[in-house]
This record gives sequence, C-alpha cells and structure tokens, in this order.
Amino acid sequence: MAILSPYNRFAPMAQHNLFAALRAAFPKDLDSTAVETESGLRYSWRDLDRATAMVANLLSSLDLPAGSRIAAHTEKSVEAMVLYLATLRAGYVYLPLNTAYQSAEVEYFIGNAEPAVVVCASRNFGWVSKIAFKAGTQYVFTLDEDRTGSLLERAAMQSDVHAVAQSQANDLAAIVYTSGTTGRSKGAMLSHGNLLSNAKVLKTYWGWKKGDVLIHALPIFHVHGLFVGIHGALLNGSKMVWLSKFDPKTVLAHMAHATVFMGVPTLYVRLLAEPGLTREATRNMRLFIAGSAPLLLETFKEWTARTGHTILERYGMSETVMLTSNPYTADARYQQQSERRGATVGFPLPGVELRVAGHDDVALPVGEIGGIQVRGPNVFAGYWRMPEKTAEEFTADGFFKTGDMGQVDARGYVHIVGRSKDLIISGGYNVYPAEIESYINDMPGVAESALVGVPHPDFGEVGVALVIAKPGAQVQAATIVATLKKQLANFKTPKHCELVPELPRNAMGKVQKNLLRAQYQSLFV
Ligand code: MCA
Ligand code: AMP
Repeated sequence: MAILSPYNRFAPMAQHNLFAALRAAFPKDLDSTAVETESGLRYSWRDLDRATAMVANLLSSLDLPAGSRIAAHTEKSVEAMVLYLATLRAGYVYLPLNTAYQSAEVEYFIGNAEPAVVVCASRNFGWVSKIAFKAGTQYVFTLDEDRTGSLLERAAMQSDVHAVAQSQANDLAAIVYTSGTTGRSKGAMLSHGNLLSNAKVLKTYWGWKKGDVLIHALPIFHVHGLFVGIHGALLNGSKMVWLSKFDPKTVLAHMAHATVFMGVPTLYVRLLAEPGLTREATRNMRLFIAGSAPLLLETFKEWTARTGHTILERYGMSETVMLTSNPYTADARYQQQSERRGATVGFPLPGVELRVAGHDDVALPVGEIGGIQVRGPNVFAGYWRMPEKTAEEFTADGFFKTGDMGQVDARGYVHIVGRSKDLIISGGYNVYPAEIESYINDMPGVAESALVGVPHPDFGEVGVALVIAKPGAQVQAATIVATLKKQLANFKTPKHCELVPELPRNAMGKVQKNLLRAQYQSLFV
C-alpha cells in the first residue's frame, strides 16, 4: 500500500498551464490597452481576463471529459482569440481550423479529432453542425466577427471569475493539423510545456521589452499567428494592434505607434510594393520577423535598403513551434554572432538540438547537406491517434525528422536548401500535392495528374497541375480548376492547369517532378 507522505500531502502542485503563465504576465494596470482593432475597438487587460473567464466557465459548465477538444472554424477576431485562451484556461484542447477549409476538409478534421465542442460562423452553422453532430460533437456554438453568436450569448451568463485549470507540462493544449505527404492530414499534439517553453525562449531571444507593441496581421488558424504572435505579445504584457486581415496600407499606417511585426514572406513583398514604406514610416519599429516559408534574398536586401531595418528570419513547424532564429543580438552563452543573414534561418534556439543527418541518422560534417532533425522541449508529443506515423517520424535517439533538407555553415547558421517532403508553401500556407492530385484523379475523364510548385512573385511558390486525360475523354483545364475551387480551400487551387499527353518518368515509373518544376519554373516570373 502506498503511504502518503505528510509533506507531499500539502505541497502545492506545480502549475504548467500556459494560460496561467500568460495571465501572470499581464501588466499591473489592468485597465491599460491590451488589444486595439483596426475599427478602433479597444480591449483592456481586464476585458481579456474577464472574457476568457466567462468563456472558460461556459466550457467548464458543459461537464466535458478531461482532454476534450474544442474546435474553432471562425474568422479572425479578438473573441476568437478569447476562445483559444479560454480553452487553455479551462484545461481543454484547442483545435484551430482555417475558415478556407470546405466541407470535405472540415469533415475529415472533425471526424478525426472528435471534438466535444465546435464553434463556427453562423453562416456555416448548417453544414458544420451536421458534420459535427454526425461525429459525436455535443455542442455547436456560433461566433461571428461582429461579436455576436451563441457562444458569447451563453458566456454572458457566466461568472467573470475563473480559477485557471491545473495542468501538467505534458497535458495537451492544442492539436494542429498538418497535411500528410501521402494519405490524410495528421494532428500534431502540442502540450502546455511545448508551447510555454518556446514562448519563453522567444521572449528573451527576440529581446521583447517594456513598451513593445505588436502588429498582428496573420491568421490565427496556424502556428505563426496563433502561437508565435499571440504568446509573444501576451507573455510580454504587450499591446497588440489586431488586424482581421492583412492589408499593407493598414499595416503601414500603424507602424508609427508599433514596434514589432511578424509576417510570412508574401506580406513583406506586398509591403515593399507600397511607396509609403520608407525609413520614416518604420522609424518607431524595433523588429521585423519573417518565417513560414523561404524569404528571398532580394526581399531581405530590398527591405534593408528601403527601411534601414534588417529582417530577422526564423524557421519553425507545426510539430515543433519555433526551431531556429537569426539573432536579435549576439548571445555569448551560445557563441553566437549578431549578424542577421539573409537566406539563412539563423541558429538553433536555446534548448533546441538540431542536426543535419544522413540516411543513418548520424550528424554530417559542417557544410554537408542532409535531413534536418530536431530534439527539445518544444517538440510535439506525436500525431493524434497515429502511433505508427509518429514512430516513423522520430529517430531511435528521439530526434524528430522535419522533412526539410539543410546544411549548417562554418559559422553555425542553418540554411534550408529544400524539402524531402513533397510540399508546396504558397503565401505561407502548405499545399500537399498528393491531396490535390487525388481530387483531380477522381474527376471524370482524368487518367493521372501531377502537381508541382513553381516560383511566384507574390506567393513565393504556387501549384501548377499537369493532367493526362483518359483516351477519348473531353477534359477542360478550366473545369478542373473550377471543380477544385468548389471542393478545397481556395489557396490550394492550382494557379495554372494544363492537359499534357504524358508525364516524365524515371526507370521505376515514378513521375519526375524535378523535370516538371524545371520546365514550368518561368511561368510566373
Ligand atoms: C490567398 N490566395 C492564395 C493564398 N492566399 N493563393 C495561394 N496561396 C495563398 N497563401 C488566393 C485566394 O485563393 C484567392 O484566389 C485570392 O488569392 C484572394 O484571396 P484572399 O483571401 O483575399 O487573399 P489575401 O487576403 O490577399 O491573402 C494572402 C495572404 C494570406 C495574406 C498572403 O494567404 C495569408 O495570410 N497567408 C499567411 C498564412 C500563414 O499565416 N501561414 C503560417 C503557417 P481566388 O480569387 O482565385 O479564389 S504556420 C507555419 O508555416 C510554421 C509553423 C511557421 O514557421 O510559421
Ligand atoms: P507547417 O507544416 O505549416 O508547420 O510548415 C512548416 C514548414 O514550413 C517547415 O517544415 C519548412 O519547410 C517551412 N518553413 C518554415 N519557416 C521557414 C523558413 N524561414 N524558411 C524556409 N522554410 C520554412
């Protein structure tokens, strides 16, 4: 029989809940501004505290089993962020879904994650609730951009005081779906410990300081806007200028009273197209951070020439949050230099072990190209209900195989040189060729298809579909594109589709996508 020590009996359990850490960083003056929107709405820290308490109390009142998933298919709004924070606060697991996803995509995610609660826009309630109830979801609430919907109506009846749920570092905080190279999407399970450890490292590494103001212009369905942006500002008690959609002119207009901006490369390209982007306009800014896709060296250089600021590029994944970063300042503890170098993603973050490995999972010498593998407190626990897939992606000594190819140079900077996974990153969104090809292949008259990524001046990379028709079939490229638009998230639609008599193949019969990429690489540039 276990004997309970009288000392342990009264020892308080350590609190690892991410929300508790964010809440502890709120400034003393709870009436100061935490969030300001483009339409002039102002939310104080007290508002955030009360609103997250009310939504957390609503979730707690539903008597959901521990570990229940709360899925959100809602447009970006401060209330949508509140839902995320309230889910953490109540100790449940947040499941963000891009609102571009259409019914087949949502059906898969909801069927796979089996959320107890789904929150969606009221205009989508009909089809989303049908999918959700079929999958066993108990509650479907609505939430719209104009602060209406059943979620807020129900939360308004709740107390605005809530004791943050007690969480262990390994308890799940979120599941983020990332598409599979083959087969279906996988839900990356991120714990409170994964997210908080990364947020704390970034707070120091990027020199967050008192008075910082973040321009938040990214969507909150994915890691960049949801975790890197929101945690960064909240853990520093920093105000956010909250933009529901990226618009370069609006971002520029806010730079005079902000200090930090985060964006995918497309956002930088679009800002550079604005004549108003000058040294004067960016005078108050402290830091420009880029990531989610490769930032072209020419964008990096042009930015410095126009603004006098050097973009800090970093690298991350849904499975790991942030992995590497160019330096904000030199850090002697890590023998780092202070130079932010374009076309590199900087150094592994403190606590992250990174190696470039060959097929035997052994680190290669400096300068050699191999697979990037990582280990650290930020690395996820595994894929939701996919133990075999999880096992495949980890090495025997516990490193996660990122699927990115890279090299580490003599100065320690990490360079990403390509991907071993068949993935197109378009404007910061991931497009998995296998998924699009399977939809095209299912269309009448189609024998086979191949989707490849080619350079694009705005989105960095876009998909081009090459399709072979069945003998005698009348297939139109425009019909394929129009059909895909109805079936999949709009950013997945190929930007060009062409019928071809054959596809280049190697001796094994495999389509040689590298040849197709070379053939179509000048299509848009
Ligand atoms: C919109 N369109 C796109 C994309 N976005 N096409 C390809 N790729 C895209 N990313 C198309 C639409 O399908 C539509 O086409 C037309 O452009 C206009 O759509 P709209 O929604 O108005 O576009 P937009 O508002 O101009 O959006 C562009 C955008 C957006 C602002 C660059 O894509 C965006 O916010 N991207 C950021 C994604 C992000 O946050 N990624 C981080 C993932 P049509 O008219 O034909 O229908 S996290 C991550 O990667 C890791 C962890 C990391 O390291 O951060
Ligand atoms: P996601 O699955 O959305 O988390 O996307 C992660 C992938 O985005 C990584 O595996 C990389 O391929 C890519 N990525 C993120 N940041 C960068 C970067 N700075 N440069 C190049 N690729 C990046």
